[in-house]
Amino acid sequence: MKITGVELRRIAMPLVAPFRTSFGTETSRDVLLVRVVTPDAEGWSECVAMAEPLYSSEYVDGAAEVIRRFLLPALPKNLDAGDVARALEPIKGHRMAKAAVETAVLDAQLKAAGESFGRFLGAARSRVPCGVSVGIMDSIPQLLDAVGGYLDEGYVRIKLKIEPGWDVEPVRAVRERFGDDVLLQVDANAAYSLTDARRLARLDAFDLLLIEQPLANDDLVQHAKLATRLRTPICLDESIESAEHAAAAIALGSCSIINIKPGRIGGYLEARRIHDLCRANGIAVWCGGMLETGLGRAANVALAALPGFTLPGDTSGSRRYYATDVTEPFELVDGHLEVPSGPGIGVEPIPSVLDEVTTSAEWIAL
Ligand code: OSB
Ligand code: MG
Repeated sequence: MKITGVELRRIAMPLVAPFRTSFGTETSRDVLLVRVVTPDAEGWSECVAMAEPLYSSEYVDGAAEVIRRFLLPALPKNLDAGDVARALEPIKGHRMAKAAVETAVLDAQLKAAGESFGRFLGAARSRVPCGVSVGIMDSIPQLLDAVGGYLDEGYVRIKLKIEPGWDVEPVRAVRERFGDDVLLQVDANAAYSLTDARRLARLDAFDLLLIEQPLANDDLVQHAKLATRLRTPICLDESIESAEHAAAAIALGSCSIINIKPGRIGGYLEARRIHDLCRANGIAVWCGGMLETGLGRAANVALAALPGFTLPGDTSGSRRYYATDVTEPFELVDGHLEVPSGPGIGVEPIPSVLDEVTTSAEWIAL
């Protein structure tokens, strides 16, 4: 496949409500979209890097810069999506930027071939069960209102963001109000240290599905130590940036569950490798989210349909994030989202919406 050129487009997407985590509060996403143009088809992707380097070292201005200055010039003139990662390998890190490039190339290639993302990746089902990630709130009553609303919408699993000072009490309040049958998990975004093990062990009483990323991203050894002190299974998010990291975490006993976010690990092909590795090792995986628009969501939902994704993902409906999505909205039916079946990611941006939210666009001829 030959690429004619690439458009880097920035869009401003206000969230329906502020989303607070242990690392910061998001009120709007500044999203970088990548459009790959070939003679036969166009491919789209969404870079998940956030405005500031608080979740990981990447940030959206940096991702745009590394794509235009280093990644696009490194692509061969004639390429297959399966060659992209190898071509970009000499450039260290910048996995979210690399994932955006590879995904747009893959979308163009699959659209030209008439094959869906789900089929290409090996999806085993046509719809996926959905969870929702609930931010840190100002008060417990406010949290209970939010969780109640999501349960009414049909979400099959609730994830509560936690941090020191907002952990045992909100979890207890949700259990007391909504009962023991709700699938419930927590995400600390690396806000604790091993000296908090006794506090974290108090969460064991609430029968959580998992605790996500309690400790620092680069501390697999301490996660393994913490795992021996908790009954709640440990799931890693920030720590896993590649299949090699996943293999190390499994070997060390740092986690028994992995949150797979294609952006964090450099793309959907690496995501499938981690899925395969985990499946072979009895490690459950689920599809994480980065507050994606419909463009990123479409591909995530396809990935979440692979057979090893045995836990509900952070693949929520469009309205959980945005009043107006850039694609046709993803809507929950009976707690599930349907896997797009059209060619490539199976969705397109709606031109009028895209124009309205665009803050800049740059064409790079290749
Ligand atoms: O840690 O999973 C996370 C959002 C942004 C950055 C990190 C995380 C999240 C979420 C939201 O939890 C998941 C989603 O619904 O997209
Ligand atoms: Mg997380």
